[in-house]
Amino acid sequence: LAHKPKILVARAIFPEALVKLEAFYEVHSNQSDQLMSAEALQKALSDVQGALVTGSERIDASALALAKDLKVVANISVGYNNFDIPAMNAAGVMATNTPDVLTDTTADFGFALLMATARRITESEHWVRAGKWDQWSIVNNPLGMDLHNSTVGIIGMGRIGQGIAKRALGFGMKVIYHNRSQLSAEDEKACGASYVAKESLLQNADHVVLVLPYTAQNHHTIGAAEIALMKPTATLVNIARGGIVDDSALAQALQAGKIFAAGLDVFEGEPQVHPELLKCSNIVLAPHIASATEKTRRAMVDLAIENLQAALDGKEPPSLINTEVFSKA
Ligand code: 8YV
Repeated sequence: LAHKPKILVARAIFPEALVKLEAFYEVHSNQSDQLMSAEALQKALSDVQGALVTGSERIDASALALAKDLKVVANISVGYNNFDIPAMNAAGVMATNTPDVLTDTTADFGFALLMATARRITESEHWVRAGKWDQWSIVNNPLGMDLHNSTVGIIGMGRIGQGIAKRALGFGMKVIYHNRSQLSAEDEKACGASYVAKESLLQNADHVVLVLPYTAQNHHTIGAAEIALMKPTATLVNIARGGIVDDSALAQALQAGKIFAAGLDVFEGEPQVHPELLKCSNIVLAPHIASATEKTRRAMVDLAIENLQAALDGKEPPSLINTEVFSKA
């Protein structure tokens, strides 16, 4: 048998996926489930042709410095802010991600977080567990905000944003959105959404949902000034990336009652959570699980493997980000 190409699997994946890979490749795998250090990653990339990473490993010029044979890094994630694309282009390394397979699962979770936040579900559970439920009450129950007949403002109207819009329509909500570019009239119609300026969205939305990619321009898209535009009764949901929201400003706003509540799946510096956020009761916290269902996490791993395999077989990967690297190869 010809020499098997070497690949890196940078973090624990499903055992059956590893078995599948081992049939074709010599696999160097970090199954400890701990994020590899920058040094370990740089060293591991020095003698492999492909790598599977999980959205958190920084792939930049330094990570690629010793990588002489590397052809592809496949992210098991749709967001790829961990990739320095110009550096990967310069090194001739293909970058791939996992779009589509997680759209509905992630939109479902965005909606779940929106509902839990507006209706204070986790706060209510804590209340019950703490033995505070001594009687039913008109006034002394955790009173929430309605979704039906309210306006949801979606910032970032890609596949997942549109998925949330479609779900919101089913709840009788009005949908406004802001995005880098306006959708086609046909796509706007399909999700019943109207394009507005960011300021107008913040002023008019009863619920703001963030689903935009994390780029340098999107750092702190929501900070103190933006929160100040929101209604005091509004909720804010972030299923995009930490860093899009200024967590310190958000914690201050939640504590001062400047907005009603927040639902967060992602955090600046996660898995650390800002200590001031942990002190807020009007918040729903989740450990970056919007794509985490049995079926979808497997589909993400499978798509990442498909991307890696295509690249190593000299074919165009189905979700190639930097197409220029493939056309030059
Ligand atoms: C991933 C995500 O689970 O796809 C994304 O962008 O945030 C999640 O689906 C996470 O990046 C870890 O791979």
